[in-house]
Amino acid sequence: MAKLEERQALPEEDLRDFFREMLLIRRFEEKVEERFRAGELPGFLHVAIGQEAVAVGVCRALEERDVMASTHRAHGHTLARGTPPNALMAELYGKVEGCSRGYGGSMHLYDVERGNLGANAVVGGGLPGIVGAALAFKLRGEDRVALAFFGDGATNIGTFHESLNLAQLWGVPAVFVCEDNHWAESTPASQHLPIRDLEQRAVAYGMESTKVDGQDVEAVYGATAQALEHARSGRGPFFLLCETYRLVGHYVGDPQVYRPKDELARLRETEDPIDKLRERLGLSDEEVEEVDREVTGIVETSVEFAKNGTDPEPGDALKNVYA
Ligand SMILES: Cc1ncc(C[n+]2csc(CCOP(=O)(O)OP(=O)(O)O)c2C)c(N)n1
Ligand SMILES: [Mg+2]
Repeated sequence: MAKLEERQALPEEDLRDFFREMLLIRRFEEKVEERFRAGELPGFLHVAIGQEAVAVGVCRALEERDVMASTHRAHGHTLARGTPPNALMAELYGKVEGCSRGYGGSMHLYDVERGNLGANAVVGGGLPGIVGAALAFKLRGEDRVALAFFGDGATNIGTFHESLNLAQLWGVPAVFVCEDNHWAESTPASQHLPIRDLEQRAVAYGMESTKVDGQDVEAVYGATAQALEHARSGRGPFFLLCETYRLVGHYVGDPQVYRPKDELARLRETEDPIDKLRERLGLSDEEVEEVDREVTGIVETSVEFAKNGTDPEPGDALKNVYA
């Protein structure tokens, strides 16, 4: 396990900006849940309410030239990486104006121009591509890092092990960000992980790693900056374990019968990353309301934009199909 060096606290202005971004993601996902339940959105949706500090802390530490890959729980990562809310909402509505031109939906969000190599419906599906991108950066001598998000459940998948193995063997500039929310669908970590401490996954491959409180955006930002520095300076890949909480069901509509009844209420009380940052910044009710009004307005606008978007032509269904 790598020791985190003492880092200077971030300026308050940056933290206020993180607060705004996290609240935007929260309001966006609440709206998505609402519109899905109203029957307006096709497909299957997973929101990441409770995990906003990981999305914002990690993505804000990335340089513009870096690339990342996401998971099935991708809205926050995508917004934090800079995809406009309008383009994301339009994608969820299946419109041509969407970031994947309406072909993808929630689990296939792409924005290659912004260094987002995509969400992935296949658990662990993003990791091999990230190792490939990192290998390309190394071979071309480019000063870039490739970063993969994935969950605790994904650490049981073959592609996870193949990816860490090759990344370490080749010494590529990759960062592996595990969002440990302690659940894989309805299966608790105690039933899907043979080990308690997920950092041991990295130890198995001789990879440097560290663990961070995923509900503390400042800590996530600092740890990611160090992980990126490690990879960028030619010292090989890095494994970053973020301890976080899914404050909602696995999918929108999940009745969560498998979850202890008091767990959600307790976690919402103690582990909400937005409440934590609000407290850290000492924001007044008026200050929060002002930010809330602004981001809620952005979300409302994105819904209008998406509803007025263009439906794809049925004849275009097979365009961009390669295999
Ligand atoms: C290869 C594969 N196996 C199974 C699934 C079904 N599945 C979708 S999400 C999920 C749980 C993933 O858990 P985790 O990686 O911890 O991510 P989280 O949902 O907690 O964010 C599973 C098993 C899948 N999509 N892909
Ligand atoms: Mg999980």
